[in-house]
Amino acid sequence: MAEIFKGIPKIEYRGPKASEPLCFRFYNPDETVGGKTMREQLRFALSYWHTLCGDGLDMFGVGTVDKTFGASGPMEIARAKALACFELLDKLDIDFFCFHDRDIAPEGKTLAESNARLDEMVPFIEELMKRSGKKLLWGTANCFSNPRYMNGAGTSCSAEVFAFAAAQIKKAIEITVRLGGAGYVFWGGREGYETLLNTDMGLELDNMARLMRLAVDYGRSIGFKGDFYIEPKPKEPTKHQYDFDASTVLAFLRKYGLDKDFKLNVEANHATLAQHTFQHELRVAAVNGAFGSIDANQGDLLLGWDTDQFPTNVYDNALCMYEVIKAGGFTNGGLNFDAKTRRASNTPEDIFHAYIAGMDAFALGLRMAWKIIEDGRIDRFVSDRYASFRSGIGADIVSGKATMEQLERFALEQGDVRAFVHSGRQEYLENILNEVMFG
Ligand code: XUL
Ligand code: CO
Repeated sequence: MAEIFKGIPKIEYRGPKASEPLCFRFYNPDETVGGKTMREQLRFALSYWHTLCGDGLDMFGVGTVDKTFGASGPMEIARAKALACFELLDKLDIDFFCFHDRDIAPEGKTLAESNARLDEMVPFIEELMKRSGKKLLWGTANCFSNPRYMNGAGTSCSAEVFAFAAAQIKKAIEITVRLGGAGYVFWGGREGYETLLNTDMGLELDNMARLMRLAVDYGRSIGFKGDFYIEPKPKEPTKHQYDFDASTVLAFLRKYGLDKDFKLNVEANHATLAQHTFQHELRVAAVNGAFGSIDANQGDLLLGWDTDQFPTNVYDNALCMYEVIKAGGFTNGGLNFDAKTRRASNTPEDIFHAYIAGMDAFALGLRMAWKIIEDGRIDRFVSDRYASFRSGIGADIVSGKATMEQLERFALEQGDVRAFVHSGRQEYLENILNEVMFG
């Protein structure tokens, strides 16, 4: 197979003092951290759309990067993208990838033609997977780019569009199953509204749930054993997306009896767009038993949109991995880099710098998260802070034994309870965090 990324070697771990730019300084895949190898803990995945398709196009100008990889004609380009993908997975030592149906095979003029193109590409990718041992973390359907979806897909005002989306999702689930995908994602791009003046919100939400129920039942009927995920995002492309944040999504899933069927795919930049920290969204998912997978990236705090930058903020990554470890680690999920190089970083080499940046920063995050857990002071502080719920009246509250009368009696006997109100010690804990991370 002809090399596409010529002159770029396999990226290897060289340690923090290494001087060459193209190597890992902190990601040492086979080193054990927290009882598992870093490879197992982090389960990195490459995003097909940003890496093989995104060409730097923005609202003010055309693409700055050529992603045809020397090929011409839609299907030849699609094959070249697949070859480029597997060369990147190999050279970057990434085990997984994620795709939308339209990333791997360009949409045809009709649904039948689009499906035929997928049927041509899927065996090609399957063969590359077999040869390399690389795996599919999750698949999804792009039900937001084509103009037919301008009013949404599952939440479209046209039943015809709903049916088209269902057909597209059916096929996307089939190819995910065929390629052994560990997950299938619903991300509600355009599943929302621009104005309530033209929107039947109740029907749109009911329909979205109907589509998800149909998809889950179909997936299970054809043998899909992986996880279904829903990926919250508050806005963009629509003004208001129904999958606003983790809490909103959980309420939706419960209302429609879908909570046993879906976990969450939490994305960092979507969390900050919803005015939450990434850690908050992960914690909400975890305490509700719905933590599934992660789209790793970061936004720019000074910009109000989804910039999808590679995640280089080590604090955020450390607190993210702290949440992941506390939630029991990944099972079917992983860390998908839903991230793109900046428009002006337009050479093939920039893709490598970008992934190295994200992987090394997450490796640092993992190392630090494990140190925080081993150090134990923060966990101990939290445990001690709630100690009153482990005995006496607190234990009765937790077990459900306490009645309003009993609580009143207790409060009357107690008198002033201010003596039981202690400092939250935030700055003390922030000092510990820095000491453990950098000491
Ligand atoms: C868009 C986004 C998507 C989903 C998959 O903001 O995150 O790429 O991850 O459709
Ligand atoms: Co995403």
